[in-house]
Amino acid sequence: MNKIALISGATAGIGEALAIKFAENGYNLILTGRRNDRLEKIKEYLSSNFGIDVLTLNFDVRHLKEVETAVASIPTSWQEIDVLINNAGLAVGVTPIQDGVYDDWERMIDTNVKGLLYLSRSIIPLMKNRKKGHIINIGSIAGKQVYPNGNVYCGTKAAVQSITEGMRIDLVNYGIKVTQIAPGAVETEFSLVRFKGDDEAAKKVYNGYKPLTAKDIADVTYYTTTLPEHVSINDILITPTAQANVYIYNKE
Ligand code: NDP
Ligand code: 8X3
Repeated sequence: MNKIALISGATAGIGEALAIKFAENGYNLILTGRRNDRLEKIKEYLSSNFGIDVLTLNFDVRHLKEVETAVASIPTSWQEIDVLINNAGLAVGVTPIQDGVYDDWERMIDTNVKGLLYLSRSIIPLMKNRKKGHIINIGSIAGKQVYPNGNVYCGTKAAVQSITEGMRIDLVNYGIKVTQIAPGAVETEFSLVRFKGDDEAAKKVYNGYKPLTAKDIADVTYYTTTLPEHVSINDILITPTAQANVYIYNKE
């Protein structure tokens, strides 16, 4: 029987690459996101190219009711979820704290922290019943090191790191693995979202060095699910070779 992975934020970037990687490896997939047209296109692509089954759930992780309704709609035959990947997330704005934009803060906190909690809280009981499962949280290098004007985004990713550690403690008695993947710079739509559609500013982030691709993250993440039952990778920090830490890049 095919294993099942639920990937949040599968309409773009790392989430979409994860969907392809897990599909290549025979997983049936539950894919979520707000852009339903993209979800349907990805579903069609994955099912016709890899012969897997795909269930799409179109909701906003920021809204508890939407999360609960979506999870409650998962048919019984899809409820044995082996891998939950909390990937949906974003940065909005690059602003010093004293000029912070409340709406940007709320979008980041509600998506990156509360959304991850809502989805995890809804799925964990299904794993707990089976005494089996793997939760993978996509954190960031920004959760380990703070940079100027990163304030709230970095705070949300530090929260992801702490919540990941807390989950691992609380779930250890149920045989559930909990992994954080903390990427450095990955070229996706992330910067376009952060700079609110300013394409030039977004592109600049990746100029002068070779950034990671979403596929790089998907490959490493998938690897953590391939290990024997008694082996758990807890935390991976992965950067482009040209990125030494959150500040130091070797740029041309
Ligand atoms: P993208 O912008 O390419 O993808 C973000 C995904 O998150 C989209 O599928 C989007 O779907 C989904 N998403 C955002 N907000 C919501 C929401 N409210 N409800 C449901 N889904 C949502 O960015 P990345 O692929 O780069 O980002 C994925 C994760 O990786 C994020 O958590 C990010 O913080 C993290 N990360 C990214 C890095 C990078 O350099 N790119 C580095 C370190 C971590 P939709 O808009 O359709 O809802
Ligand atoms: C994304 C990486 O350095 O832009 O989490 O915060 S960074």
